[in-house]
Amino acid sequence: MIHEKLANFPNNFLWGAASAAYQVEGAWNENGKGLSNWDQFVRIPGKTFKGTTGDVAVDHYHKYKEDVKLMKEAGLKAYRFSVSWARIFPNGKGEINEQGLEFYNNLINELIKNKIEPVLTVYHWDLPQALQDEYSGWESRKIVEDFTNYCIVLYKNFGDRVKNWVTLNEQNIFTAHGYMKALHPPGVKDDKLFFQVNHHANLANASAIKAFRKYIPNGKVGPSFAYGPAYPYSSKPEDILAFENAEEFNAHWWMDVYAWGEYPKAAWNYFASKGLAPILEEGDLELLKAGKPDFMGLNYYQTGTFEKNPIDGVTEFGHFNTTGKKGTTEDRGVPGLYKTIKNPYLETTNWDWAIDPTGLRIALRRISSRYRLPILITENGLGEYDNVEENDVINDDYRIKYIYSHIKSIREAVTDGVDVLGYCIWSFTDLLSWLNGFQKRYGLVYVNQDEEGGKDLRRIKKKSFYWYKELIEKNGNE
Ligand code: BGP
Repeated sequence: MIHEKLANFPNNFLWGAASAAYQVEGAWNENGKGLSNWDQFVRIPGKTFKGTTGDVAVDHYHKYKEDVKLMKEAGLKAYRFSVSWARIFPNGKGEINEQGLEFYNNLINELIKNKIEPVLTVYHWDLPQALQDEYSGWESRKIVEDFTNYCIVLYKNFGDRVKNWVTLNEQNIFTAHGYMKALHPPGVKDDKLFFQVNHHANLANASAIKAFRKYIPNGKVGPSFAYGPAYPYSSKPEDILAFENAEEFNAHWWMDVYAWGEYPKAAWNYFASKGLAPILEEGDLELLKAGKPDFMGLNYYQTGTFEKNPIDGVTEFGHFNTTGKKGTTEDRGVPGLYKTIKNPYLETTNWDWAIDPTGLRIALRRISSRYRLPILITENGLGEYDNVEENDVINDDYRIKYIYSHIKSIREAVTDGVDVLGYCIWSFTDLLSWLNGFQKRYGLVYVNQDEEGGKDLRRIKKKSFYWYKELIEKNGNE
């Protein structure tokens, strides 16, 4: 559809920015915080770019007031952040660390004082290591109870002030990277285990949402899903089928469960025939159905283009670019289902991520028409090198271009009729990119930090900061 006139963004649209505890906070062992799986994983040689850790990250734990002040200056309406589970429960359960609650209470109060709506993510990948050690974390069903209890503590303590909640951040990424590709903790390659772990995460998500209704009946809750819409490489029927497979296996496998409490049929049958489908216990499907979200959180970065992959074709283990050397990503796929191929119509970043604003509109349209849920865009942004010029000037026009084109696409989707609640740029300040160190920067605010550490961590407003501020003033309507 080519609209002659675009609809305006709703007046209560949440113009925001996002972060995650491990990537910004630092203070990894301060004030009673327990160890997380990431605190441990990053210490294994070769796991992260130049061995970077989140020990200090961008020191948001100590600098949160300065950061919130900058958010206010930018005119943010919302700030999405995550809570570190191990800061609240150093052992994952049992005794609560009051100093952990205090930190997030202070952050929430500071945001509210500055008229910024807090959007709280309960789990952005940093699992208390104690639970990994005790029962292998997500591998055990015990996690469902501990996760729910952790959520309830957050609901009880913050639910009076926080109305927008995200349960799991990118379940598809943390389970696949943790258990299929060995890129994230616990660094395992075991397809069968991956499906079981993912099922436990589904149960935990549903259980957390079910409890939410009791504690915060006037709030909104949903998971954040990493959705990269699939495209077919050609109109050859076999490529169309590969693209359908990719949608079914990479998107519906998660979002159908969130929205409907059901696994998609073709994918289920396929995995069951290979002995990989998760073991369901009595009551699981009822629980999944009881955990319907209020919105679908969407983390959108890029689309994927797919073609046929023969039964002896490429696997998931193609090289993954974490160095910023353009063109080093290899095609990946699941033999017999699909393989990725570079889209000849799209430019890419230095980390080989396709730049595709139209893909965001397609993502919004597909989610909206399949699930009929409002959508909160919980992440979108550009990871690139930034250059600090004389007098602390950063001309990140490439980032402005990226964000502007994506916001325009959202407005087109709003005109199409999609109910979009808000847009959180990834990220507000620069932060630690899990596997890519500090050189892959996303922020509107530069942080003087690098892989070696020892820098002064000063905050510098990039050109995109001022640009976003103006855009918010116009409510995105230009
Ligand atoms: C998402 C994560 C974020 C963030 C972002 C950018 O998958 O939810 O935490 O890291 O991707 O990814 P990266 O840092 O790998 O470039």
